[in-house]
Amino acid sequence: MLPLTARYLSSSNLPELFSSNEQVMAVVNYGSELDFDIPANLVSVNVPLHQLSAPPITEVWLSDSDVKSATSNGIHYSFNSSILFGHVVADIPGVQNLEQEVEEKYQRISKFTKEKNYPHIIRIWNYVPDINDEPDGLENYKSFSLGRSNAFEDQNIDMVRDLPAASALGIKNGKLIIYFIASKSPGSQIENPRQVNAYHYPRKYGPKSPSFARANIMTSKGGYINYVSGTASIVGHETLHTDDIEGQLKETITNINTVLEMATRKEHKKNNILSENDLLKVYIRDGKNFALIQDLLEKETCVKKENIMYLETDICRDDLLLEVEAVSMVFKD
Ligand code: 3EB
Repeated sequence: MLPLTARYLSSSNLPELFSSNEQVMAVVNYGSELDFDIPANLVSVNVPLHQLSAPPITEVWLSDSDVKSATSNGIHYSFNSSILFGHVVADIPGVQNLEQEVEEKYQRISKFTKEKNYPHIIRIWNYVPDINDEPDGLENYKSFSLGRSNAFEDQNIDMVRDLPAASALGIKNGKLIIYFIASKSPGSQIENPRQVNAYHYPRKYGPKSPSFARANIMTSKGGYINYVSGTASIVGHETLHTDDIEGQLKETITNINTVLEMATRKEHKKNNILSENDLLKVYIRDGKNFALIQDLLEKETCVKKENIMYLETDICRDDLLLEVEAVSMVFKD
């Protein structure tokens, strides 16, 4: 076992999970809210993005040991002896002052994880309101990136060693939704030699470069879990294959496999390409491309069909048609 593992479950099977002996740390439900009671001792996240495949699945985070949970300063969290799972939502009516809201939330999360003694943010998901809109001439994604960067600078996060893996996608309901995994021990940050490190992107992508690692690995006695950030058809720092779904998907898979290969080289021996038990989340800008993307993904990787979630949403660069994140778990035999 690993201290924390992820699994996709058919949403209708959740009541069964809750009545089992599994120690659930969090459930992340994409789509409309679940219409049954979620136990109070776990973190429940709802991200209102449409799932393109049916039946709907839910992301479930399981602990290998006792879980406790609480709320502090607007952060809902659950934890075991090595990992903390947290969730925070900001209501931003009219998406005003996004940069300040993001900076405040990131400051709060960084201080909180330090106070609780889980000081390493390993993986963070960001759902940013109206991500491609440009109020006052600055795209919301760029304001988000600026706020995050300011907070991380203030908190002295080391760009080379202590950046989390991340995803940043759009959402429509005027909310900023964040959830994260923090750890007592540091992760191992992975970058992709095919891509400029995101924290070195040139200024044309925003006044401050995006602060995230391409992947982050948590190793423990039972094996390791590799959190691969949202990955797209970017080589160097440029988007490739504009208006070409197949080209973008293939480039994205090459990038993910490169990140897995780098992880393998750094300290591990296997799983250097996507394998059947990895979990994928595929963000698709236009739902009408879903069938094509699903078809291609099934040809290009051996990830099991039930381990792939498809969501319709806007993506941070307006020329990106899709983005894919992964959780890759390797158990020691
Ligand atoms: C990219 O590679 C695509 O700003 O947190 C992917 C994952 C992307 C995370 C973020 C952005 C972020 O630049 C966009």
